[in-house]
Amino acid sequence: MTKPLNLGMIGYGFMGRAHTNGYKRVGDFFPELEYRPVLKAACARNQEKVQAFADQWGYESIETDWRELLKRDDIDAVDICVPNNLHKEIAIAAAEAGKMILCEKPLAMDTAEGEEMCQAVEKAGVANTVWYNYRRVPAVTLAKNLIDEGKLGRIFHYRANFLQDWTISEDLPQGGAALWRLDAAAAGSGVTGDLLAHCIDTAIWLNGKVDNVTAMTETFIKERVHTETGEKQQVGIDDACAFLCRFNNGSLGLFESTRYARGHKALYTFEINGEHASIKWDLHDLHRLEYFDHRDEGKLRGWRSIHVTDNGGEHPYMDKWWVPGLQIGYEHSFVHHVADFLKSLETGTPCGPTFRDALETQKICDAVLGSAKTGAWQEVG
Ligand code: SOE
Repeated sequence: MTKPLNLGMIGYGFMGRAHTNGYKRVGDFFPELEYRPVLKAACARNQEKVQAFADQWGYESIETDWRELLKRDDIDAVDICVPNNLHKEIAIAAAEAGKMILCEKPLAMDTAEGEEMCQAVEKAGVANTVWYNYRRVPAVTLAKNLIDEGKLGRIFHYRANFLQDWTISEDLPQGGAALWRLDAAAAGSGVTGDLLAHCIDTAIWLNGKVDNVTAMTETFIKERVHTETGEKQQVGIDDACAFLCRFNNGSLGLFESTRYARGHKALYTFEINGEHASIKWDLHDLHRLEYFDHRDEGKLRGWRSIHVTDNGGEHPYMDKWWVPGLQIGYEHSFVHHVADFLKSLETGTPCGPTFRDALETQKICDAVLGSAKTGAWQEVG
């Protein structure tokens, strides 16, 4: 007998679709799970749009006020897929209403807000997770397993990039449904919270705590028309950010993100160099993990490209999908996240990254933005 997990989705944008796809597919591919998501309600202010979303994706009902959604007894969990400036208020109210919470990244606008959110879910004792989905790309999870097995040995270097090119035009306005990421009042920051936060979440998962950072940011286009006022307003987000850091394990980190790298749409890459071996991963080729092991026999030594599609248990999550050699994609990382969340309800073990885990990423983002202002190294709070 499966148990229903009644979901209320708040928001209907790109992430609303990505998460809903995860809820819909999980039962077919992870049939052993006790819980099954039920798409109970979709919620957003615009009635026509949220109804269209609900009809298309199969939500049973709609709400136009998230407070009404939280009052409903037939909702067990809420998924927060709205701009970052709304996360805190909704999450705290949801926790107080006893709802489980799946919150889109980044957790909050800043560390102070994130701390309040952590306290709320911890006080209420509700299950919670933050959608840093790249952890659950099988090749990235495999990297985690290899590192935890000690295959790399001592780690010396961690470097990551997240490059895009969609904001180069100065005619692009800031604010509003599709462009809230350009509006500091809604997003909190630019590439730091939106893109580097992904790199940081993966990095601290793979390589542990970051102690301190030194950063630079740039806003290339200083003024943009604001969608709400129709007026040109100062741009408050960082268009690009680069930072150096020291990890607690003694390794050095180098991170870069921009929305001004012509030709790159979502080039998230990382490379880790250890004493014995190195690992590389690239979102544009997400089912492959590049691996070099110095301990290989000399004449065979070289980078190998592991096609992460074996289903005999060697490659994380892949036993759930097709046959060896047939790869999966971006959307599956969300299916995996839902599966792990449902599993966590069975086992009582939290589904990472929890709010508390994601707060660590938030602290690093704050230190990065702080250091970019002062020009000095900054400890991670
Ligand atoms: C921005 O373009 C964005 O959609 C991020 O908001 C996502 O988190 C990232 O995964 C892809 O890029």
